[in-house]
Amino acid sequence: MNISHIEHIGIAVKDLKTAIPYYEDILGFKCYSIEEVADQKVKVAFFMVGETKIELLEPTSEESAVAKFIEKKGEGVHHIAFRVNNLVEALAECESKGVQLIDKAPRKGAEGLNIAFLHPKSTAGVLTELCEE
Ligand code: CMX
Repeated sequence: MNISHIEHIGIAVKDLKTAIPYYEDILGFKCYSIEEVADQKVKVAFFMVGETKIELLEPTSEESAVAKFIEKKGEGVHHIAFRVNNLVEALAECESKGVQLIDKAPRKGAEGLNIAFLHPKSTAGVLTELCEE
């Protein structure tokens, strides 16, 4: 499916204000953007690490998938996102190979990317996001 690189790693946190100083002051990355993704009920903060990003995810509602994740597992790595050239084709390929799609069609995610999630039950336990510019 022609994955070019890891677009970002999503990390669930309770509070961006508490988490951001670790990434900035200890690891030395710069938070270049904070954005609310209303559709997903999260507020996200981005850091560049080479050509990959770290995406911190703070839930904005108790109904957010991220709130549910933190409640069950605590803060930590939530998903991995791969950059693909053609998201529609990549989703069709996944489906034809028996992967369970959470999103059957691309939708808009943070930073204006087209995104779709694959279910962790069919991706060896890792919630996987495919992204297209
Ligand atoms: N990584 C790995 N496994 C996960 C997971 C995650 N992030 N989230 C849930 N699971 C597992 C649970 O542990 C559970 O496993 P068991 O049945 O073995 O206990 C199973 O999936 C079902 O979990 P659940 O808590 O009952 O949650 P739901 O089924 O309601 O939802 C999921 C799980 C993955 C379908 C849902 O979180 C989803 O649709 N995620 C995609 C959207 C999303 O995560 N948005 C937030 C980020 C948005 C962004 O990056 O902009």
